[in-house]
Amino acid sequence: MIVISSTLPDIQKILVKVFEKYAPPNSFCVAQSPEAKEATTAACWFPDMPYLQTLPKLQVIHSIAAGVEHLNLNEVSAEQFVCRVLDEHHQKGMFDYLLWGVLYYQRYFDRMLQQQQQQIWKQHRQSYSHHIQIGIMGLGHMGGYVAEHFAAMGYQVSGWSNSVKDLAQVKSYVGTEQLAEFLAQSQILINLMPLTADNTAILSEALFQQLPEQAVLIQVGRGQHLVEQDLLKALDSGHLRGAIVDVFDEEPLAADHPFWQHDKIVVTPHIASHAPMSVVVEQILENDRRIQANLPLCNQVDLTKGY
Ligand code: OXD
Repeated sequence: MIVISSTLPDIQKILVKVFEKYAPPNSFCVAQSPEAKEATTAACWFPDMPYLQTLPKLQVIHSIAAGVEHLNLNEVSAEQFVCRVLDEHHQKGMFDYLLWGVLYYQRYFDRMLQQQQQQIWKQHRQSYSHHIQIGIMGLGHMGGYVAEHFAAMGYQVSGWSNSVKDLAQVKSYVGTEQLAEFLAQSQILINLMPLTADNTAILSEALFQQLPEQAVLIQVGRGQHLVEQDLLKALDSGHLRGAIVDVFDEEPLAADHPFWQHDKIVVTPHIASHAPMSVVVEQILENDRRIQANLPLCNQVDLTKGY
């Protein structure tokens, strides 16, 4: 039995609808229902963890997405497992979004949109993929996929992560000692890291200063990676050329947030990529079958690493 738990009422409603559509009847229930006492797995997005911990049979806390920071991992009991959804459509969708972002700057669409506002006819020197240095922070399931796909298209790609990665035509930088070298050659910096205590607020003034003049940021990790005021400062000083931001400290973004009106920021509403809901439900059902059959779980999170 799967119990659906989100403290965000709209998301809770959507999750109930998708389970109704893709899961067998009687395989799921909602939080606070009498059936929840039988639940072995919880399907979660910002769940009610204290409530979940009252369910006697619960063994798997399952994120409905790739990220798990919304689960409050420190409230997971030692007997429970945490799993997330990893999926190839999700990877492909992320690559499509990032390719759009890279081309937006590579082919000067940011400048073209501003020129159009002022009816300025000005051509820019065409630049090709092999001219562009892309730096990717986080080379896991998503970052590794994206890095190899950009490299296969002829971009110069490097990545920064906690351990050395062996990815085709991708230069791997590791740990704090190699961060400065990695940043110094990242004209387009893409953040795809999972959020952990170590990298919270890493996208800060000190980091931006180490990027080349006129570098750009594509922020698709988590809002808490970014010090928003520092990004504004780096853009307003002219050091950074622009930023595409898809994830925010507070979502939805407040109506008076300065990012909305900033002419060097493109805001998208946390849509960079999602796994199809049919896949989300299928992976959660599969892990629920596995826990009941005492089989190894898929896409289990290493709680010592937090991803
Ligand atoms: C995820 C997300 O965690 O969509 O997968 O943010």
